[in-house]
Amino acid sequence: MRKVRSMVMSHGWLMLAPFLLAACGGGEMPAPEPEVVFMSPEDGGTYPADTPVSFQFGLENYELGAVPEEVVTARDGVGHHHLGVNTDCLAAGETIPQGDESWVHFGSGNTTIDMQLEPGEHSFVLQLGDDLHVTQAADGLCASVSITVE
Ligand SMILES: [Cu+2]
Repeated sequence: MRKVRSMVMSHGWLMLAPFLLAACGGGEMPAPEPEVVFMSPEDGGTYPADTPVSFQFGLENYELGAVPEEVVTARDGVGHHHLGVNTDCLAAGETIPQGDESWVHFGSGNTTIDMQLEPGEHSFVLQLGDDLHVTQAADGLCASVSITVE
């Protein structure tokens, strides 16, 4: 009887462990670096020209948010994705151009797009911008991939 009880207790502890870890994460530990991630396409990947290429963006340790209707000042720590087409990452503090073919803004907080691409090499950057579309100072808020379409 005693043995059964101690097994139950140890299981209870195991189930509790992730919650304790999560609680510690918000405490005194240094905040993890924010990061933008191309979940697809894969860097160096080859994709068929007869179907659109699916893009999917990830954001870690940073809050993804749609741009509010009226923006006076950008919210701290909230941003949206920008896809740069055949262009480089912008420096921190720059405003990502709008109405420019090189940049697609995902201002509704969306994280996917399908693009029909011509055969050849294509490069993309994924860069986070705040409510005023200004790139953020933290390192790692821009990522790049190159793909081949054939
Ligand atoms: Cu933007």
